[in-house]
Amino acid sequence: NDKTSGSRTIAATHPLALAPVASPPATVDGFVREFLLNLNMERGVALSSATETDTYMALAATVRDYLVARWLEDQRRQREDQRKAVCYLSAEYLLGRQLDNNLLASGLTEIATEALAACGIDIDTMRAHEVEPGLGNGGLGRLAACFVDSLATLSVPSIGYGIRYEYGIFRQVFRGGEQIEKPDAWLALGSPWEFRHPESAQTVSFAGHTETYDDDGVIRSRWVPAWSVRAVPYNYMVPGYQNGRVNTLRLWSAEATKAFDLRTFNSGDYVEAVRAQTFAENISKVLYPEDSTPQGKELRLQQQYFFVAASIADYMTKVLPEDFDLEDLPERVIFQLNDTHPVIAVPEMMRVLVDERKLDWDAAWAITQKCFAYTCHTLLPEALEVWSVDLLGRLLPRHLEIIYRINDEFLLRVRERFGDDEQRLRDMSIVSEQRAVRMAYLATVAGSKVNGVAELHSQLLRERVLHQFDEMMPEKFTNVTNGVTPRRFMRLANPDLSELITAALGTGWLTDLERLRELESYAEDPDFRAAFASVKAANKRRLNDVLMKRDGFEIADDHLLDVMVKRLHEYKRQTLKLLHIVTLYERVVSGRVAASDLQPRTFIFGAKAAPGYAMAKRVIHLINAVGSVVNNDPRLEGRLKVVFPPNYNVTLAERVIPAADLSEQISLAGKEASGTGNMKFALNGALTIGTDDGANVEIRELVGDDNFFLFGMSEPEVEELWAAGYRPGEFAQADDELRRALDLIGSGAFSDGDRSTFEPVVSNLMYDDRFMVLADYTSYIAAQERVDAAYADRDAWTRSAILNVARTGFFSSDRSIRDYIDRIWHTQPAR
Ligand code: C3B
Repeated sequence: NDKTSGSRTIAATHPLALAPVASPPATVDGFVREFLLNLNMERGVALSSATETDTYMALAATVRDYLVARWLEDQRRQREDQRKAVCYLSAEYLLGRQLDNNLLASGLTEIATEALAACGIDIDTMRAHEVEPGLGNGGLGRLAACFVDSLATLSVPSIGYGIRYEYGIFRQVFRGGEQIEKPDAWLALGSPWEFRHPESAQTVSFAGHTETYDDDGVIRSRWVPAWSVRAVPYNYMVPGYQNGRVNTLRLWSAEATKAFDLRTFNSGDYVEAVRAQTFAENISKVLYPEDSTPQGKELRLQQQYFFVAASIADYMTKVLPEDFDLEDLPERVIFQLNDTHPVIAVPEMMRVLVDERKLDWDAAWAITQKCFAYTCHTLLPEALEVWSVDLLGRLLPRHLEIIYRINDEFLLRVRERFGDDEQRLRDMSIVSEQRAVRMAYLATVAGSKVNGVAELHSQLLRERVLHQFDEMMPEKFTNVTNGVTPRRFMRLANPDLSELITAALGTGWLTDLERLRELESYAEDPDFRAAFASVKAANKRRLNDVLMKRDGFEIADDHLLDVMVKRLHEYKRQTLKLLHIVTLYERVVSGRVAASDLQPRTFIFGAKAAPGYAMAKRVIHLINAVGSVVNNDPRLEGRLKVVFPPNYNVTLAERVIPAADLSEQISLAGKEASGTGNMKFALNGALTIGTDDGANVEIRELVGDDNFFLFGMSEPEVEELWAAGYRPGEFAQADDELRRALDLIGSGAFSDGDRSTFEPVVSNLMYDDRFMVLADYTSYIAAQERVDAAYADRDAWTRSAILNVARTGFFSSDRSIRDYIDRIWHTQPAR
């Protein structure tokens, strides 16, 4: 380019500019040097005076330095090759700690360990120093994190787009057994993993009005917004597992624009100007802590639009080449909508194509329909997001117009196909009679594909939730069963098991998880079983150490470890687990069973409740209350123990799951879309006690009935009982032990004699019981007795546990991503 200055030409041909950076040598010496350089140059301290934060930051920067060259190279190649890419749009990424994962991915774990030791630093203290980015609520956010790991490991050109919440999921503490929420200031010390790019900021606008204008004889619409904010991207490296690939996760942070101060707060008042700043920054301030029950809050819609508008603008103006022919967009990109949270991207894309790029409506719609696909993660009607027309019209007036037009044209097609069936038209309308926009319908109409997250879930989506859409466009519907990354949830979380597997199978299984099948024959080998059992025992001791240090809880070696960790939600039925514990307790204190006849068990709970979900919070209180009674009653002789460490998160999951014997997956059939914890437990050799729900169905099919404790009604049985009229009281009448357990809770036995504290929980079960806890109780208790009997033969149990590991390789998120590629995206791996 002859316009560049002389010095710029020199710089552009400089070896460092051509091959951006060379990674430091992957040796202990090389690592030490880079680490000390970072400590000196980035932190401005000497090793002798460095704090733990300094050394952690310098270590992270060092790991980054090894990854950057590959990252830049992958971006360059993608610009050159222009392969079809995936833009994964997700309001949540529950990443977990980064250091260990990035060391593993870059193959530097041993080198870093030695290098730090040479500097007198124990790498474990560095691991423990990291605050995990909790930018998600639960399963949906963790799935997104597993998916970006697999996308990188499979070298799929892709960008993950999301929000850089300043405060992630709240930190949970217990006071008097009740949940208190504390802000999660994960950025207090800064994050060493992010690259801020203010120069690549996008402007995102809101509110105002729309108008039409004459554009050289064509009448067009345009949006005249009232205010806008700046979306500043922060890039995170997402390294593939030891394949040299590094993808990008781009999270947006909201900042005030200058125009914002001027237009809305133009009093010239200093205090007002600062207020403007705060107002803008609020958008990415905090993650909404509702999981599966959206509240329809305006700020949440602002967040959703904020990140998808910034992402689409980023893709269209920074990632796509300037002269790109938009007709070809579907060959270049697919935007995957992770649930309904990013669905406002559909009208945004239409607005960009029609209003800004001046395509005609039909062409724009044809493109949009091919560029989006939608993943649904729920069946609960209350979890399907709707936005009131009033709110949408106020905040995004142009988008509302576009949604109306999409709906009008869609309903015309429905009419063409099914005639003037007014009921059907009302049922299928994207805009409901309550004047609310049904985002799942919008996504279904707009998307090229709609997928559920487990076989049963996808089937129920087609038969129930989106039945009429399935009738009209069956080709859109498909399934992709969820998966989890074996890098984090096996290799990092369970290093001893990983080593045992590698010793048996050799390397390679971590990226080809079906190879775990080869372990089947090892299940018959007594030596292997003994080794497997001792790994499990060691994991229990490791968990004991963590919990002792963290919360002062002890885990006895000889106890069956029975674990239920997941968000607190009535449909997941933590109360059913509680009724089991209370039943065991009641048997002993009433003298019907001798304590010495109990199989010693430790029950571990981990669960956060949405702060506004009163019943869920009460159940948390009850778990703690039952725990403090059970744990302190000498009549039990220490044979039952309830442990509820606060603030369950990814970091704790990585310790709990490998130690578990029994995995509790006990949702009411037809309510849990998939579950992913269930997969993590099975892959780490826990046996599942579960209903025929979500991915439990597929787990059971794979591991076999002998290695799974099935109980409860099937989904059709649930439907049948509802239809017949469900009266929970009848089930309490029919089962003496159930009644005793409910009475004991109601009597105040766990609340110092106060009957009112847990009365709402008991009467909810007795008179409402939406999730049919009482109906499944008897069957659950019977299944737990089968568990005790099975655990009595420890060697046979271990054999089953090994078979669980051997047969669940299907649940790698690599397989999920391959399914997305085959069934939905049709992308090719990068060069
Ligand atoms: C969850 C579902 O509840 C789980 O069954 C499922 O395994 C995961 O998504 C991942 O697909 N989910 C969630 O965490 N948050 C929502 N808003 C909806 C579903």
